Amino acid sequence: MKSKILKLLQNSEEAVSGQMLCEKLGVSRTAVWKVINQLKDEGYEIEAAQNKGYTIKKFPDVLTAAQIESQLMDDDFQITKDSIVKSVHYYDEIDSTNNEAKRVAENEDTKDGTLFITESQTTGRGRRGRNWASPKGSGIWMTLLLKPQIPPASASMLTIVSAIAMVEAINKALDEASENAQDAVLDKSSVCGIKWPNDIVLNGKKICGILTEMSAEMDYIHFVVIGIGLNANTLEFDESIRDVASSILKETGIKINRSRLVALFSRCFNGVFETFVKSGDLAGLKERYNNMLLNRDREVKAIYSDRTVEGVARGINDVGELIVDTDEGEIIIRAGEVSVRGLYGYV
Ligand code: BT5
Repeated sequence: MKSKILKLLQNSEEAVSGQMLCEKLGVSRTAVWKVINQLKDEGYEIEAAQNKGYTIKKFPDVLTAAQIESQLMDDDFQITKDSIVKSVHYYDEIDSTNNEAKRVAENEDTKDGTLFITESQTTGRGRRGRNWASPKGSGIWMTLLLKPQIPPASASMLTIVSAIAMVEAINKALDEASENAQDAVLDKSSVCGIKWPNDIVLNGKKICGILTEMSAEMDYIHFVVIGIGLNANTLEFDESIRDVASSILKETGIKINRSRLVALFSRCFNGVFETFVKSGDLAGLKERYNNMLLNRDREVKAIYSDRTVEGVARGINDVGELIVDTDEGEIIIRAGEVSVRGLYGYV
């Protein structure tokens, strides 16, 4: 009910009467009043004018299920078909949203399109057991649970799908923010792109990472969890990552409304995912991805466990592998097998 009340208040330019809320939602005045008080406790500034009703004067930057779901609903309170996220589980704090998504999916009949999101992670994870810094209040730490009908071997391509969707969502959020800002703060020279395969980079610094994991049999996927960590408004980074990490706010001066960005991501992902599912590979997406690829046509170093190969990155092929031109001819690099570094700076 909270998300429905938020949806009605959010969409209205005028005050919404308590009577109208009761009628639309089929609940008592006391029930509405209770939810309004909960929202106030969460930081919403709500004005209650006599004989007129409720108006939200200020939205807090929260990632609660109600705040996100209310932005994905149509007028009948149904989550719109163009959103990949169908429901949201919110936590003030959790060890890791990927862990939680897996625990829930293993124990309950969890729906395709469930999003697990938190304000902070105590043991956020990167790939291969690396640490992911997930401080409270400034980032987006979330995991999307999907049950796609694709072969297990194709699941790693979902990282590419997610990266495209996230770059599109970030660009949309920045466009919206600069349209709304009176003093046009966005520096258009800020370049948001991808470092193959899963890093989203802004002005040469990593702002987002993606960790895709799955539970599967040889020929059948039980579920995939796509974990995304985005430094939205983080200003301070631990010394160990200060040189490589940054946030959207730090790079652009724009404070991101996090729930809005999650809603944009949900819709962008849905579109990109549809194209992926149609062909079962990245044939229809590779041009889009390659246009976002910051090391395209640049010198890269592929670092294997026993050797290093230098060449020029050309972009991904239909299955998301990186094509690199070397003196000995073209080589194909699989994610996970090597680490790819640009010869200049972090990218
Ligand atoms: C990744 O790993 O980039 C995947 C990160 C996925 C995080 C999300 S948050 C929600 C979900 N739940 C989880 O537990 N995880 C997912 P990788 O490519 O291995 O990069 C890890 C490296 O990035 C670290 O070794 C650091 O150098 C650096 N790093 C750590 N925290 C960072 C941060 N907040 N921002 C930028 N770089 C960071």
